[in-house]
Amino acid sequence: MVNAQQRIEKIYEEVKNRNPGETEFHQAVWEVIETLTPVLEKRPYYAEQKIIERICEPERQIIFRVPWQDDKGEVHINRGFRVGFNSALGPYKGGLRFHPSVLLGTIKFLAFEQTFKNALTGLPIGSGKGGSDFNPKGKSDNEIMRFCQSFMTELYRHIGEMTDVPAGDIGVGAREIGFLFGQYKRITNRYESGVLTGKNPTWGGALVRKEATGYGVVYFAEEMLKVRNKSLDGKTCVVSGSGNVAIYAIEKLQQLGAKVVACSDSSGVIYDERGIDLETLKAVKEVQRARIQAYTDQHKDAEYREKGNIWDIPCELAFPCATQNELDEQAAQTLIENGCIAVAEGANMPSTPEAVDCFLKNHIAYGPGKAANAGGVATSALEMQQNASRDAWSFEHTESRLRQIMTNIHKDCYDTAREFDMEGNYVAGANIASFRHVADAMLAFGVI
Ligand code: NDP
Ligand code: 2IT
Repeated sequence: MVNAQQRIEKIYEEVKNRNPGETEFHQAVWEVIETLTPVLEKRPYYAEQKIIERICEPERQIIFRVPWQDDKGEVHINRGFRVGFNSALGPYKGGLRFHPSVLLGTIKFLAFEQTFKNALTGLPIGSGKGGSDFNPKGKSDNEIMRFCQSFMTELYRHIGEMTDVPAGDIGVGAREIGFLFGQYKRITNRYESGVLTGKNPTWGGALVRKEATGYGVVYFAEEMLKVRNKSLDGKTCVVSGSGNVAIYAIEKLQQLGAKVVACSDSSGVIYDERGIDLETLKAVKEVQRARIQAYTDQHKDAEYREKGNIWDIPCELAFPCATQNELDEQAAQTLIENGCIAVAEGANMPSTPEAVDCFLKNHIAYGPGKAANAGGVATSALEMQQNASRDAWSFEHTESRLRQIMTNIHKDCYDTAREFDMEGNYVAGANIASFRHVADAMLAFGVI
């Protein structure tokens, strides 16, 4: 008889053998299943029914060619992906990432994480992810449009409001969602609003969706601080990245009285001791679509550190909002030495496993991405709800729903960790709580 721990190690070996070279996927799987031993011990039926083995195997994986022409007429070939990971709780749901680093293993890690994140929202959404190795940087609007049209010309047959509902992620925002929806509508002869989320609110998008991930991660941090009788007011913060998630995390932090002194992009770091000026940041990133260095054109006293490490900047609260594995053990140690008390992840899997260990050992309030950044997909589910009822909610109503969802997720993770004698460990809490939601639905459906 193998015990629960041995069973989990064996499953992990099989995942590595079946998915060679997909290191980010291996990492994401291990980070979840290594925390599930006490669950299998408590309920051996999950093991008998091979629920973990089933959860680690995507339901479907689609790979396709995406040919397109640039403005000079030259032909380019990219690769498109869509992985439907788990549909126990609802249609596949998750974003599309356009970035040159995208491989099948990247999409699988993101779709796997999405399974647990989406379950935590308590809303009826399964998990998926997609994207392409297309690099949107430096492309004209027309090139982006032609790429999106070509991408959707294959993707359309695999998605639908009851089947699979994509949204944005790195490199995909409302502009891309518009081009994708336009092509879907043209090919299918259907105005099926609920097939994509992150749409512009002028034609079916939810208010607050753009802000939701960033706002949500701040709400999650606020809840973690409340447990420790602390608040955001007056805290010095560092937010990595300067994209959709980072910008709206900064906005909500400032609204709640915190001071954000640094943000970044893949080229460098902006340090503004007086606090990041959000209006300038939005103008640089959302309007000009320029590099973050341009911030210093307006703020001569702010410092631009080319290739700098943002985690060297002292802060009380850290918000990694750029990309996976951007925060390593050394950075975690530096943060702790500098007096950081909480880390809330806006990005997916931004902290390496060694960094996570470091946070847990030092009893930092650490909110893993699958819990802390679930506000984005949760608001996507609220967008689906509005589309299904052909309704449009106010900003205030939608934001209050988001606020409540983040409070519920925090409580679910906190209470579950306590149930398993790991109070304050949001990694274990998030993994176990979400695993049980998904596993119980899978059991109800039999062996499928
Ligand atoms: P954006 O494309 O809007 O912004 C991405 C930001 O991260 C940019 O500042 C970008 O810099 C930086 N970045 C991207 N890749 C790298 C890299 N390899 N190295 C260093 N910096 C990098 O994306 P989002 O803000 O939407 O996404 C950020 C993170 O949040 C991702 O991990 C995403 O999966 C996650 N997330 C997003 C959600 C959403 O609703 N959008 C929901 C939940 C999670 P540069 O411009 O130089 O590339
Ligand atoms: O990682 C994520 O949760 C997202 N990119 C958002 C997915 C969504 O469907 O809104």
